[in-house]
Amino acid sequence: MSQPETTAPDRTLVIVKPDGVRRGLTGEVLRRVEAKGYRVVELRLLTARSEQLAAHYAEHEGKPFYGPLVEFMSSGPLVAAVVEGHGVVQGFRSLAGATDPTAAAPGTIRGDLGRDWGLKVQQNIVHGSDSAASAEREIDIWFGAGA
Ligand code: IDP
Ligand code: MG
Repeated sequence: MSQPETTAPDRTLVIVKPDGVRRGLTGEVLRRVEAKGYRVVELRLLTARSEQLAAHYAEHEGKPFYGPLVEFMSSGPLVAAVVEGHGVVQGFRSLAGATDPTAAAPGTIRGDLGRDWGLKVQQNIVHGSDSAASAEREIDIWFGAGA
């Protein structure tokens, strides 16, 4: 039996957070994703419901920035995307840069486009899933039957 030429591509969940949408950076983020060679396979502009944010950020519940994070993520529309490509989970994290936009390297989305605004939560333009399992869980939150 012949082998397939390649394995199936990976998927990740990318969010342009409300600061990115407000600042008109949605196109710039998607441009970088596409310029890297990844494919946007699903795209939605929406205002997050509180249940979606509670599920998405369950791992951070109880941390000092949790309340401000949920409030920030509800502060305006966000853009959610499913992005596909081999190695895309790690690859998009690399494009995004470090969580803290002050420390994020120049050349990354957060390093080039983000900064510290002196707020309780870091407004850092984008979210990217941190593992294949997180990606599947998060894609279901934003694009699944209950989304
Ligand atoms: P990540 O987005 O790089 O995966 P996480 O640790 O999952 O980072 O944190 C989720 C989000 O919470 C971050 O993107 C950032 O907006 C915010 N955040 C994380 N750590 C801190 C902190 O120490 N102070 C303020 N905000 C934080
Ligand atoms: Mg995270």
